[in-house]
Amino acid sequence: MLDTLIVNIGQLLTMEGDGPVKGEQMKSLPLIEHAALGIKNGRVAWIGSNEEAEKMSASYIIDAEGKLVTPGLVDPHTHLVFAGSREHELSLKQQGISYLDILKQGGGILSTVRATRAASEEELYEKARGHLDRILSYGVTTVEAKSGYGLDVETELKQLRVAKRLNETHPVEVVSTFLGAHAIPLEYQNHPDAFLQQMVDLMDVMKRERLAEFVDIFCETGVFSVEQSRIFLQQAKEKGFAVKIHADEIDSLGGTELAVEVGAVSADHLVGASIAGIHQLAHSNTIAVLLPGTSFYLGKGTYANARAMIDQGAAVALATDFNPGSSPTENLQFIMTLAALYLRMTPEEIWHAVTINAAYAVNRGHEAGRIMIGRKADIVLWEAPNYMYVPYHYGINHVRMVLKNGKVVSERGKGDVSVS
Ligand code: IZC
Ligand code: ZN
Repeated sequence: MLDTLIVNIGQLLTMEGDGPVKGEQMKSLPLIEHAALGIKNGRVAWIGSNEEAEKMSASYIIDAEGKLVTPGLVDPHTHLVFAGSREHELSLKQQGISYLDILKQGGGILSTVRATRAASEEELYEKARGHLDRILSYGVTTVEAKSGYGLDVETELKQLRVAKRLNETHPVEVVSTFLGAHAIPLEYQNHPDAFLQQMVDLMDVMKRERLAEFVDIFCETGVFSVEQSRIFLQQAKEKGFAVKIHADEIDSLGGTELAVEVGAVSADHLVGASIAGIHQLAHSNTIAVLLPGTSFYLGKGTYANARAMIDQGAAVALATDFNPGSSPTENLQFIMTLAALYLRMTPEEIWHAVTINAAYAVNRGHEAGRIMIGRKADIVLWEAPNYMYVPYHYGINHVRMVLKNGKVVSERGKGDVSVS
């Protein structure tokens, strides 16, 4: 006897397969029509046709009403834990002041650093929990969360403790990344290497207290160079961390090549990635995490070359980059629309990019991003009639119900999500 049986599924995107999905393979979508799905002990226990489901018994039956059912989405790049907001930067941008100029003048990331240092751990937790509720409501069951708004020992630890507590108390799984190398704090402006050394020393505490799984760095003009990033990420690897990199987001510095060189699990942004960098990426195990919401919001009209990446064989994932400056949105479905329009990705490629490839970008490919027997039942029931409909009808939320580990954790029209 099953715990839960979902019947009358119009399209079930199982994403069944093995490993990350690369290049050409992203064009075909593993799906079953007129399907049903059984859950037991929080895991997928049975998959069959809607007719076969009549023979099955379960304590709880959900009618999908002929609509779409998919794996829970994975958002593999967010800056979830922060204080304050930066709406004033929108008008600065309209006046032609760039993102990097705002940062150079002590605003941008550094203004969020001031607010985050001043906030209590409880305030940070409550705010991030609200954002995480909204992330879940859009169908995301696993999210990556970066620190990087402390840039000092105390506040970086505070942010990561909040992420850990969210992982323990909220239905969404939160994968933590230490981004102490997000910007140079004002007190270290003339001593960036001393600052990086302090962040390297802090990694030992992160490891001991299991506060982060990944280490990341913002490799960008006026922030950290390729050379500084190489040394920093190598030190992180020596201390046992998996690494990520904010690579070629605004200027083309060679962060994409560096990601491949250091064996990063993911290289993120890649708007300015060189032809050579894309070629190397396509022949590596590094996942390309693209963030078209950031390109959209920076408003310069330049987007990552997703077509070249996929055509050459890379595994591409998509993320919101949710943060208070360059991408203030929790809506991964809107990112799917941007990927269709501006990255020229097909709906089939987009679904791989927000499920299994996104799961691999946070080292969760073995347990998230696919609906297969024995896997955790992280599942979204959609109001949408088919998978193409979600990126098409844009700017709204198409989710009807979200299950995490087999339990309903978010449901349209039933008030707030439960916090277990
Ligand atoms: O707060 O501006 N790009 N870091 C690198 C960000 C965007 C987040 C921010
Ligand atoms: Zn970022």
